[in-house]
Amino acid sequence: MTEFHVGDGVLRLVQGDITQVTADATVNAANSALAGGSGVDGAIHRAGGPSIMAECRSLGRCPTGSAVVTTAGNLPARVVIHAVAPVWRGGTQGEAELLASAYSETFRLGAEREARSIALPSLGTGAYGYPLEQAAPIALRAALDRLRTSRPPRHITFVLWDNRTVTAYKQAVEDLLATQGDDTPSEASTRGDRTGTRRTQPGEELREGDRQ
Ligand code: AR6
Repeated sequence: MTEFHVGDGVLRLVQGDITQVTADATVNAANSALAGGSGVDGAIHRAGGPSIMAECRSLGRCPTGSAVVTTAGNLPARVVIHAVAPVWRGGTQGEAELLASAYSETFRLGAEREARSIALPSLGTGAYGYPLEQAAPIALRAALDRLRTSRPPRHITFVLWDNRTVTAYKQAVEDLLATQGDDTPSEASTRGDRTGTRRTQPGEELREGDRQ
């Protein structure tokens, strides 16, 4: 696990299966029809049980770049936020904006549901084909921007499936924190607050509130 303290929040990168991670909100990599599918979507419906699909059917659709909330069924979470990433079409069809919007809508809904902790997969980088090295900074910039505000969720955990994804996310977060290479300024960087982020030192005790 890699962990960063950002303001009064925590960003974690872990490798694993998102259905096994306890959080107030679990994020699904869904499609616009909310119809279920492979990858994260398949795992979430399998582990969460049929109540999630029943609520998806009642909601109908979710536009690309947006998200909707359902029950979490049997998952170790209070709610599932179904976020719809864009299908990669070469990068000229507004994919970057749509991916950023899927994350910001997810965090907005998490705050609305008072989710203090949230577990997310790498949206878009599986079946939808978003290039990992381009998707990772978008995901992490959205998370860092959220943590630099005082709004929930304050504990953001990316649950990443394979080594390649873990490596790309670690590299991207190091790059963003080192250079603030955010071309869109975050709230913190516009205030010149570059000291609010620190990495947990080995052996350092976390505050009680940092434990999940
Ligand atoms: N936990 C965490 N990450 C996972 C898991 C898991 N259990 N399973 C796969 N991943 P994807 P997308 C990784 O395809 O690209 C579905 O059919 C995976 O290796 O789940 O947004 C939906 O119904 C990859 O790194 O989501 C949609 O139609 C990342 O999660 C479509 O796929 C995302 O892969 C959405 O495609």
